[in-house]
Amino acid sequence: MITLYDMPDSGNSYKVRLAAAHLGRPLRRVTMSSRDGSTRSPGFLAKNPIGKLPTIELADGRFLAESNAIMLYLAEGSALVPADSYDRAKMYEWLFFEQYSHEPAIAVRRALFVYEERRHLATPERLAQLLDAGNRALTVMETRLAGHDWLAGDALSLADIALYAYTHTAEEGGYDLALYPGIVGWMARIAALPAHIGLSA
Ligand SMILES: N[C@@H](CCC(=O)N[C@@H](CS)C(=O)NCC(=O)O)C(=O)O
Repeated sequence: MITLYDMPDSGNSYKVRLAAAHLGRPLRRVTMSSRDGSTRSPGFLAKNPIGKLPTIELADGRFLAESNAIMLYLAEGSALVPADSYDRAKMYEWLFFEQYSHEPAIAVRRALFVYEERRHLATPERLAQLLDAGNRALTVMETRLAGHDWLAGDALSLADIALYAYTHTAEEGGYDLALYPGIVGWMARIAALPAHIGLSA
């Protein structure tokens, strides 16, 4: 069985758990945290030199990091990866967008509010810059979701799972999702899927 080195309240780790739930793939979970020093321990750095969660360990002892790479590994050949080459490329487009334009604003702003030890980094300038960047990312998503049920193609894909992870907690970072009705409807569609699990599952 695959082992997931997992941070329970992290959207990046949640992406892997949510994808695995949709795939019906059980994971053995090892709970860790960015806040207790465990990701900087020599033992963990030997598994993933960048010291980040999520990381998975395959049954044969190999390791794989980066949430979106892990999801792509788990979901290869499944319906979560569109068969059509254009739709598949659009899914990749959203995955790269998530890592460069979405997560660095929306996850980071949430962390400044949720994690006590980061509060000193929440200067007014930083909060304003992250609010602006996050709202730009949400507007890009809204533009697609105002007229479509799913981000890539016409079915749930890894693009939806990746973007759902931090979008659904964006209000904890001070973003007003009521401004984005297409996103709100899309989140409700995802949460209603039979295989769905919540962040704390
Ligand atoms: N690009 C990475 C980001 C992973 C990441 O930043 N993980 C955080 C938790 S959300 C972490 O492990 N931080 C630990 C640390 O920096 O010590 C991914 O998508 O997996």
